[in-house]
Amino acid sequence: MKKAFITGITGQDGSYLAEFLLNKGYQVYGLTRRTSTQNFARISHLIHNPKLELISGDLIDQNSLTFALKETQPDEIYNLAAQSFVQASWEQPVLTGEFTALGVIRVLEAMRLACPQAKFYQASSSEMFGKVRETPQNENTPFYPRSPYGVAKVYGHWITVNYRESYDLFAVSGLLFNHESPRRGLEFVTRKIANAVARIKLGKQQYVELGNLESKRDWGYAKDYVKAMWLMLQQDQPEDFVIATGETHSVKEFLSIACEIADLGDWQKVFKHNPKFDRPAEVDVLIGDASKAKKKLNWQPSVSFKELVALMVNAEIAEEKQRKE
Ligand code: NAP
Ligand code: G4F
Repeated sequence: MKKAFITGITGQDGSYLAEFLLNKGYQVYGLTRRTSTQNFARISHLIHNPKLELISGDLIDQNSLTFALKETQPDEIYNLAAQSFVQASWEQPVLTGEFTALGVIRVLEAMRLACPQAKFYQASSSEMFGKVRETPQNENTPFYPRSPYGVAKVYGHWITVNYRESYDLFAVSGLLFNHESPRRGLEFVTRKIANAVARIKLGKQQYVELGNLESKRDWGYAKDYVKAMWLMLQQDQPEDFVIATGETHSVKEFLSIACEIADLGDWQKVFKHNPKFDRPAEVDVLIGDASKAKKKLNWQPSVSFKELVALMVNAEIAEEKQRKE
């Protein structure tokens, strides 16, 4: 039985990855940090699975990471934990650097000392391409991050490459473009729109306040993307991969289709611009070229953009119908 260790198991990707690995028969260990109120909403359905064990620790605490890996001796380590919200990285730039940048080297150091034979996955991001140097972006496109989050992810990416080359570790980095689902945090634009549209349809809210509608993203479905993480660790050689759909759509298109799906009519009737949600520096357009992953991992996305919007809006309508105000 293979053993996997996941940091960030309580997040969107961690929860889907845990499900995926449990279904494959893995013993799964998930790192969770202490909070005064437990934040297990996304994994509550897994918590009694005898093959899942939660281990207390924090990306900021080196000893907790080294101890966890020493105790569990995993075959695969997925480092998904991070301060992952771009907007918050301007409000808490130092904390973002601690978790999202230095957190990576802490996990790598723990692995190097406790279980150097394990395979390591780092959750890198298309935000590293930022003010893009070429279109579409692939594994060789130079980075130009536009936020403290993007800068921190560039550190995480290069330290993973460096540990692979310095210590001969099996350490890879997945350059994942935006991926969404009903488990996305409410602060991210897709879930925020899907939730607002559902609430407007049910008469609980009148409009949605957003920032820049013109920026474009390559949006895929999170369940497809966690499979790609696993595939990267099943290879014989450690290599980095871009994971993306190859299509780009604006925030405005997302809003417009969401309104269509919820039968709200013209999106302009429910939209208000709030400069609070504009960013000090924007990433205008991202579009990924995942041809290497298609060829070497035999990976491809299974959910189209319209299907993704529908899936998210319909999930929010069902959820909001149940929710008491
Ligand atoms: P998410 O939902 O925000 O989850 C982040 C996870 O990190 C949560 O489990 C959180 O735990 C944990 N965490 C944060 N700080 C921590 C710390 N100091 N110690 C231990 N755990 C900590 O993020 P996601 O969307 O699943 O993304 C997973 C990873 O992929 C992140 O590294 C993100 O930056 C990266 N990424 C995401 C996308 C995307 O589109 N989703 C694209 C590219 C890369 P709590 O529950 O305790 O807060
Ligand atoms: O949904 P977002 O906050 O995601 P963003 O900034 O692209 O970052 C996400 O994807 C990255 C991969 O490229 C991950 F690495 C990262 O962890 C995260 O998962 O914003 C998307 C776009 C931005 O251009 C933003 O300016 O939507 C625009 N936007 C417009 N109004 C808004 C809003 N974003 C948010 N969150 N809230 C708004 O009201």
